[in-house]
Amino acid sequence: MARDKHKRDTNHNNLNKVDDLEQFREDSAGQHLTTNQGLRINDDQNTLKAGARGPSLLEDFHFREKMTHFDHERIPERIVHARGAAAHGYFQVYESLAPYTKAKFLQDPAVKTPVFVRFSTVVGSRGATDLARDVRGFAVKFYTEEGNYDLVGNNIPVFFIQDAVKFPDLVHAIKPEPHHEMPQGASAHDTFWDFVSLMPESMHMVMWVMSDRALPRSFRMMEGFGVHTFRFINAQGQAHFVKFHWKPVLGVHSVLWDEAQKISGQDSDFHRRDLWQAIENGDYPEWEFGVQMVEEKDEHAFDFDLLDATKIIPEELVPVRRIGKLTLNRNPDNFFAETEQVAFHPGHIVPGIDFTTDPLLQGRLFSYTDTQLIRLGGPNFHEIPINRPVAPLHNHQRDGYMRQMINRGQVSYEPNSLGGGCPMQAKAEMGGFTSYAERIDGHKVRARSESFFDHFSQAALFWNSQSDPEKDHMVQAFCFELGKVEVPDIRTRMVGILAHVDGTLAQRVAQGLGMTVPTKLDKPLNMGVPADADVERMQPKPVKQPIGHSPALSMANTVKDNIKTRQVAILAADGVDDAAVSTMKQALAAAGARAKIVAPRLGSLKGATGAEVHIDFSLLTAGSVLFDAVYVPGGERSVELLKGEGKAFHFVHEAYKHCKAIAATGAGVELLRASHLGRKTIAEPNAGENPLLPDEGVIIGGDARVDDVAAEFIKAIAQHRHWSREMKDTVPA
Ligand code: HDE
Repeated sequence: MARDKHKRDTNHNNLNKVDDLEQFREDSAGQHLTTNQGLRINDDQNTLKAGARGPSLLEDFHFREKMTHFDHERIPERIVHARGAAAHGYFQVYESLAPYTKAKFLQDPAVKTPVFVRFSTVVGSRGATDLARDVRGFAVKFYTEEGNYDLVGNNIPVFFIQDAVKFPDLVHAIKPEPHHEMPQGASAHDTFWDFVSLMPESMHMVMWVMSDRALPRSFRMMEGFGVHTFRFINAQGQAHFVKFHWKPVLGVHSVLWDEAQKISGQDSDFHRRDLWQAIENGDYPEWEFGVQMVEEKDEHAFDFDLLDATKIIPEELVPVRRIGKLTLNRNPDNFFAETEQVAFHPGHIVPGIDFTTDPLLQGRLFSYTDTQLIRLGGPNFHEIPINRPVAPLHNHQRDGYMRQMINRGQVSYEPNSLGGGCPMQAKAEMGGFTSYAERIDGHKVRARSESFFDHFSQAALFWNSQSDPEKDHMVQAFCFELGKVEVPDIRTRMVGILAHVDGTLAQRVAQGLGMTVPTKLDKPLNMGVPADADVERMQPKPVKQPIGHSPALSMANTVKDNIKTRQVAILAADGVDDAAVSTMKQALAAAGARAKIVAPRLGSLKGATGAEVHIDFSLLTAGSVLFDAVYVPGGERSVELLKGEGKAFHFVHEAYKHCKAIAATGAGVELLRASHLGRKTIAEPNAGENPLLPDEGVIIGGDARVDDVAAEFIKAIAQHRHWSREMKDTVPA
């Protein structure tokens, strides 16, 4: 299927991957059932038998074809990042980046480059929960006119290890333990902490994974990072080091660990569903593309090594320049065909972008093709529709399993005269890729550069940059994870290592684990050293503090100016003040949020004015953890009915405990008053008739106009969470 033209959409001159896929889409509406050979099937209910009660016959080609295909439906899941969700969209650059890169998709603001983006968890298998404490994959395939460019990143800007040779060890350590295959999709077990406690280079990433960054509220509300330092190359051949960033327009937001665990039970597809529904609703997720650029001459200007994937370039040292926008606007038609079969590879590159010698990146350049060969079954995986470039493809590669392309002619070699020398090499000015001629001068050694030996400075920078609630969550995360470790020595060792990051952090974790911080470790700090190494020399360098604090690292400083796409629960029963419900719904919808009625049962409610109110969820089918905020409208009968439901109290308690915005109007206030939260936390026990006192993020509307309450409520939801309430641990939920 040689295609000589770029795939462009009909109305604009933009490349179009979605239309390119059209030729492969199948729609059975109004069609007859057939075999794979196109033969119409008359009976799909019974196998062919020798007599109605007799044995089945080998001749039954339909049964055999159907069953054989079924038996072969599964392919191996990805070794890592097995569970994912993806969407189509486009990327547009804000202004030409020609001074830095000649990559065509970064030149013209009028051009929309099609993309397919897959988000994933790393550790869990395909059926695992979305809400595991884990890194998230953020893999973007740009279908550019110069071929596919894959930016295969994560939502955490650093990695656990510095050299690719340790990747199988890391993954074996974090995956379920091999003797009993437990736990699923979790790092809270002995082998993971055994490994990282012996590999101090992992400490920076461990800090991120123990933070709420590892529990995103939504794929749409997380950052993405290319992690490695890459190179931009301009038309004059000049290079700049570059780090890639994705900044979510809705801000970076997370859930709490308690919520994550509950969401895993109530809707383990929470992130997948959220992405799908946002796109179906027309709330297209958006990220700005950012770059940090460093001149070649400044390669050694930092006190960390740009080639070390366990380091960030703090944004305060090199600002992130926002250069374009990514928009996701279409869900896949078929999960397997698109999301499962998409094959990313950091080596899918275009002119204008190049690699560095980061030893982690270098190893990845081998691994990704290799893994597709086993996962997708052969060398023609680039012909699977979702993987095909929209740019034309011509070469002398031939044959192999499942080959689709029908190459014409006699010639499949180069050089040739019989084919007129075609297909021929392209000069750089014709778009031919040339590698950046980096000067390399060295001995052939298995070694790690000494510039990679500082493992704690940036771990400390991360810790020091967090707000108090974020620090509390990290301490709790360490206590949870290490609390699940069964071998005490591993715990001790890990707490000892934490002391090298920050003394207070180590103290607090030790206290939570009921132990003391060890003064000396029984093994050298760094066990990840070669057999003949000078172990002393290979020990991590002490902490340096070039900048003590990086505000960009804290989610407390993220965008908090809107409530777009937030989900708000309205707790209601028969007799609800339906006028208040519709006023609140309208106000929330106008601000871009989505309100859902949650009632004791499904069906519809009779409002106080006799109007029918459609119920979206029953208290059985949706808990508060699936929402960002809760509104309790008035209507005396409704509130009396809710007061008879333990689940309604639980709903409010839990939303309170998770620091979400809560509003009540009219008799709805009575539900709060009657709840535990009303008596013990936001009310003063001795204040006469148990009045409700204002509390951060709790809006006691009473008789105020619902419009006014809505305005306050919207401001409170935009804050995402009201952490000052968090320490009120007396709330049972
Ligand atoms: Fe990957 N990684 N990785 N990785 N990775 C894979 O490729 C690997 C690393 C990332 O949605 C695999 O197709 C090695 C860093 C994402 O399909 C495999 C090393 C970063 C995805 C592989 C790393 C990533 C993968 C498994 C260390 C962030 C999912 C299935 C040298 C920059 C892509 C597959 C998707 C997937 C190897 C480290 C991101 C085995 C050897 C660092 C987002 O090839």
